[in-house]
Amino acid sequence: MADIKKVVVSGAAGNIAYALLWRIANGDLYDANTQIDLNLLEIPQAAQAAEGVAMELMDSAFPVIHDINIFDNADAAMEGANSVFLVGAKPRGPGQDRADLLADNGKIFGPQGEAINKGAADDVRVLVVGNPANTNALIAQQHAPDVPADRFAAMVRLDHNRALGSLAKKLDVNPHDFEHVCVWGNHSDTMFPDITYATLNGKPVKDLIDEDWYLNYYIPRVAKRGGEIIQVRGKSSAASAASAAFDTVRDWINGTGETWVSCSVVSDGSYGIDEGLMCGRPVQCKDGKMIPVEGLEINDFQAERIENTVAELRNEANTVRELGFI
Ligand code: NAX
Repeated sequence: MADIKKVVVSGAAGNIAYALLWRIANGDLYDANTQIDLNLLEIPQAAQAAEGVAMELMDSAFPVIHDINIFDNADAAMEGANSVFLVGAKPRGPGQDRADLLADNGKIFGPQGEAINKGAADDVRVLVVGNPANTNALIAQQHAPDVPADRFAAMVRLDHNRALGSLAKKLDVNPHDFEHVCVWGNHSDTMFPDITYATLNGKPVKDLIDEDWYLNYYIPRVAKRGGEIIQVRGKSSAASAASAAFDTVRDWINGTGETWVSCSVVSDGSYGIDEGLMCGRPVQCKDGKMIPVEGLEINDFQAERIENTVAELRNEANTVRELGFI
């Protein structure tokens, strides 16, 4: 009998899920011999819309989809879950400050973490996409004390892919010709897209671009790309976010080889990142594990940029600590 894996997607009636579910259903999250039970998690008001999404998935007749179920209750949705994409989140309302936003999201990601702790499969992997993704992931992870901390991650792969795409356009090459590009920190304007170690077909990228472009154009443009997409497209990134979420979990399960990708994982205290923070950094995926790249030399410029984004994560963590979420 074919292996069956349970994949949970929250925010299933939303924009990102509408692209993500079709990538998952296409079959290469696990492998073509693995069947997937899709659990679509929504709030009660959007459960009917999720039902419509499920109908469309059925109408797409994907061979790997074994079953699709709709939930408005996290405990039921997470029962036996192998892969969890936490996409649904409370968006920032008019006039709402960051602490209010973190408080609203703490009420979502705390119970979802508990549900994962109670019911998920032993091999569960959880990727948080819903913003503020890093701190939402920290909250979920802290509510799942029986799940190893390295099974929780927050998405910075969209930023990593944006960093590759922008470099590839500048140098008129394929994004996959680059190695060792990485993004540090928070999924916010403070993130640090870093080309210190990057190579293009073995040559240092730093020798191929001028420093002014890197510092004054590339870094801010990658960091603010989400805003640029909203301005040009009139809506926030959805397909690219879905693609990055899919890339993250597919690589986590299947491996990256020697290539680096970027992901926010629980910090072990290295590189000046406070232990326990959920922070973007270079990782490799091997044997089903996300393995942080260790032992890199960090220069003064990098240290300053990393501290700038870590300071923001530290503040967010302090806010949710004061609110009693962690
Ligand atoms: P949408 O507003 O289209 O969809 C969100 C969906 O989540 C809605 O259907 C809503 O009903 C549902 N939802 C809300 N609370 C829920 C809960 N407690 N349980 C289950 N479902 C719930 O947003 P979309 O464009 O899909 O974006 C989703 C999230 O991704 C947002 O928080 C967004 O800011 C974030 N993003 C994160 C990115 C990243 O790189 N980490 C990039 C893209 C995106 O901005």
